[in-house]
Amino acid sequence: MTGSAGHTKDLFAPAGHWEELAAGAMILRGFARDHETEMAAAIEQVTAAAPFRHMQTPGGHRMSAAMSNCGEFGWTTDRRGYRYTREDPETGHPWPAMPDVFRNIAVTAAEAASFPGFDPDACLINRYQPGARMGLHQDRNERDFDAPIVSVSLGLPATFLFGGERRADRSLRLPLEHGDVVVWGAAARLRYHGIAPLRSGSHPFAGEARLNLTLRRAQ
Ligand code: MD3
Ligand code: FE
Repeated sequence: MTGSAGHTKDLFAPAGHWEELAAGAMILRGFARDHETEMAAAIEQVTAAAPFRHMQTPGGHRMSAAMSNCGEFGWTTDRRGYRYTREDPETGHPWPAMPDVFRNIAVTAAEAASFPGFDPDACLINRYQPGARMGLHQDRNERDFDAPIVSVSLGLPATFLFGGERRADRSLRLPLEHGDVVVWGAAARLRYHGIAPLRSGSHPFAGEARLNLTLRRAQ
């Protein structure tokens, strides 16, 4: 099912069109493009206070994507495990506040995808440089899987891997581009997903990088 004047088989998918990728997964192509100046300033402000870092996994590997957070809770990982914390473990300070522009994009996108009343309390910011990737995983550290996750892709394009309910299920490969917003809820919420190694390139918004925001209800 698609919205606006759009159709799945259209040659062009202009900004403002939405499309249901799969049950519970709604893509709003270019939804965040109009807000890129405000978003750039907000990302600068957050990452000045909570700099990007490569976290350690429980298995002792360093994540290839660099991360920061804003909002009441931030997602972290170290040798002890994955969890949400109120403070940035690197600084001991609370995570920076969630900028209004992030919240507004997430709430309006969630509403458009039939999740009224989404109230995110956490925003993870991932930064991928060429070669960085994210292996197939499920997002299970949140308290309530009834709340969706809203993702905002910025900068270089990436190939998103959208798997099934089991790790061994085949993945679909889906390009995600600057300004694309996806709402992942209901039947899509616990599907395996990941990001293929980022291809080199340069983008006016982010230089040689892709940034991804995920807005969540952690607690
Ligand atoms: C599908 N991030 O931070 S965003 C993550 O592009 C993460 O940085 C990727 O996976 C990135 O956990 C993918 C898209 C996304 C986020 C959460 C999901 C897709 C999802 C949760 C359930 C199903
Ligand atoms: Fe994820």
